[in-house]
Amino acid sequence: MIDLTTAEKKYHEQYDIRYPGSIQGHGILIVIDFATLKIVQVSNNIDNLLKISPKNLLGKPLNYLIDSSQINKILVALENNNHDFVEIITTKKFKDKIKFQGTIHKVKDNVILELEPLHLSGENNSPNLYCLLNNAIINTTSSYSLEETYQVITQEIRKITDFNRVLIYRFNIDGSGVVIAEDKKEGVESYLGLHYPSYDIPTPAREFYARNWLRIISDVSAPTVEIVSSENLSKPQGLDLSRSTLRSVFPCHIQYLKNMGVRASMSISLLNQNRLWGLIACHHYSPKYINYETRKAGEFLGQFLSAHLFCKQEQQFKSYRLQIQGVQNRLRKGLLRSPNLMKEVFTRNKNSLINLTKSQGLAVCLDNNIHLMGSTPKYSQVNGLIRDFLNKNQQEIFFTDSFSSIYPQGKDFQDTGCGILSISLFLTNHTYHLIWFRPEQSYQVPWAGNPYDVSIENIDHIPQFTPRRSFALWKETIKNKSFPWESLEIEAAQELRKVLLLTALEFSQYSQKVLE
Ligand code: BLA
Repeated sequence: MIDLTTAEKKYHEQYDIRYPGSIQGHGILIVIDFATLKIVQVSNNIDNLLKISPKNLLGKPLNYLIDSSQINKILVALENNNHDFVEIITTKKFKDKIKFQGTIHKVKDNVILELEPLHLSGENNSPNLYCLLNNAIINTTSSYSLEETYQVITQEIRKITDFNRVLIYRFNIDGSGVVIAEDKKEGVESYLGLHYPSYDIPTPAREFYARNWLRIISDVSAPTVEIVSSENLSKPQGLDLSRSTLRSVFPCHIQYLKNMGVRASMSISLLNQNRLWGLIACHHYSPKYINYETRKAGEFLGQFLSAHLFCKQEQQFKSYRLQIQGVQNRLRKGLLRSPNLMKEVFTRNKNSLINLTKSQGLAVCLDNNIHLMGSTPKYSQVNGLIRDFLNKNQQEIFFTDSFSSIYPQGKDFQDTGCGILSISLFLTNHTYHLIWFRPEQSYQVPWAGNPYDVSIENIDHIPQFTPRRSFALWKETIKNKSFPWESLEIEAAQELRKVLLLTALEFSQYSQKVLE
C-alpha cells in the first residue's frame, strides 16, 4: 500500500496551491506596487492581447496602461476596502484598444489587476441571467424533500451555465465523497452514486474552497502562463494568488480532469457553518469560458443554497434531535431519582439507546460493573477492551468502523463488535463508559475507478502524483468493517455524554451535602 498521507504532505510542501507563479491564459495579470503605482510583475502573455512586451511594461507607472480616471476608481475602491471591484477597463492604445473586464484585489503591498477580454463573454445576457436566478431560487425553495432540492439545484445551475454535467458532491466523514445529485446533457456518462477517495481533493485544496466560493478552469489543455518581474524577467517567488480568479491549476488536477475526459470545470462551494460540506461540480467536454456575471450568479447561488440546504437539513434533523432529547430526559430523571440504580435506568431505556445510534448492542460500564444489552461481545472481551483500550487512551468520545485494525484482539469479536462508538467519563473517583457495538457487515462501495490505482513518481526529487487513468465503475467489497457511524449518531452519543456528566456532577454534589 502507498503511504498517501506522507506523500501528499510532501507534495503540497513543494507545490503550495497559493503560489503557483502562473495563471490560466484566458486573461492577463498585472501586479502594481501600491505605494508607487508602478507595474512590478506581469503575466507573460500581455504581448498577445496588449501588443506590448513585458519588458516594455514592467517598471512603468500604471497610467502608461490605463487612464487616470480609471486609476482613480481603482484607488477609491481600494480605499473603501471593496474586495470585489469590477470595471470595464480600456487599455491605452498600443495597437488596438481592447476592452477588458477588470477585477482587482490587494495582497500585502501589491494590487493585483486581472483583465479578461470582454469579447470572451459573448452576448450580454444579464437580463436573462436575472430571470434564471429568480427561477432558480423559486424552484429550489419550493422543492419538497432534501433529495429533491439537491436535484433541482443541479438543474438550475445547468440552465444558468450550460455545462455538460452538473453534480452535487458531498463529503463523507472520512474525507471521501459521493455524487448525490446530477443533471447532464443527454448521452453524457452518469456519475450519480459514485464514490471518490479523499485525495481527489487534497486538504490544502479543501481549505481553499472553504474560503473561496468559486473556482473556474477554462481549458485544461491550454498552456499556463508564467508571471514575470522586472529583474531579468525572472519568475518571482511568493506572490499569493489565493484570491486570483486566473490562478493556474495544480498539475495533478489538470491530469485528473484530462483522465476524466473533462476539458473545463467550475466548482461552487457548499458550506455548513463555514465548513466545506460539498461542492457543486460542473464539467464541460470542450473549453468553456464563464464570464464575470455568470460566475457571480454561481457564487450567489452557492451562498444562497448553502443557507437553504442547511435550513432544510436542520428541519430533517429536528425530529432526530427530539428523539435524543427524549432519551436524555428519561435517563436524567431516572438517574437523579435513583443514582444507585443506574443499571435499571439503562436497562429500562435499552431499546431507545440502541436505536439512537442504529447499533445492535450496548455495554454500560460503571466503574467495574459492566452490563451488556443486545448483541455485544462477551463479558470478558468487553472487560478487556475497557481495560486495555478505553482506560488507556482516555478519549471522551471514540468511534471506529473497524476496531480490530486498531486493537488486534478485536478480531475475536468482529461478529458483534466490529464497529465501536463509545463515550467515557473519567472523573476523580469514578469511570463510566457507554459502548455501542455494530457487527461486521460486508458491503459494496461503487468507486469511480480503482482508488488504490494512484502512483507517486519522483520527478526532480519531488514526489508527483499521477491520478488514476480510469473512472469506470470499480466495486470494492468492504470486509472487516461495520457500517460507518454517521455524524448525527456521533452527535447523539455526545449529547448523551452531557447527561451522564451532569447527573454525575449533580449526584456528587448531592452526596457531599448528605455527608456534611
Ligand atoms: C481540485 N478536485 C479538485 C476540484 C474537484 C476535484 C471538483 C476543484 C477544482 C475543479 O473545479 O475542477 C475532484 N471533481 C472531483 C471529484 C469529482 C469531480 C471528486 O468532478 C467527482 C465527480 N487530485 C487527485 C490527485 C491529486 C489531486 C492524485 O486526484 C494530487 C494530490 C489534487 N485536486 C487536486 C488539487 C486540486 C484539486 C491540487 C486543486 C486545484 C486548484 O484549484 O488548483
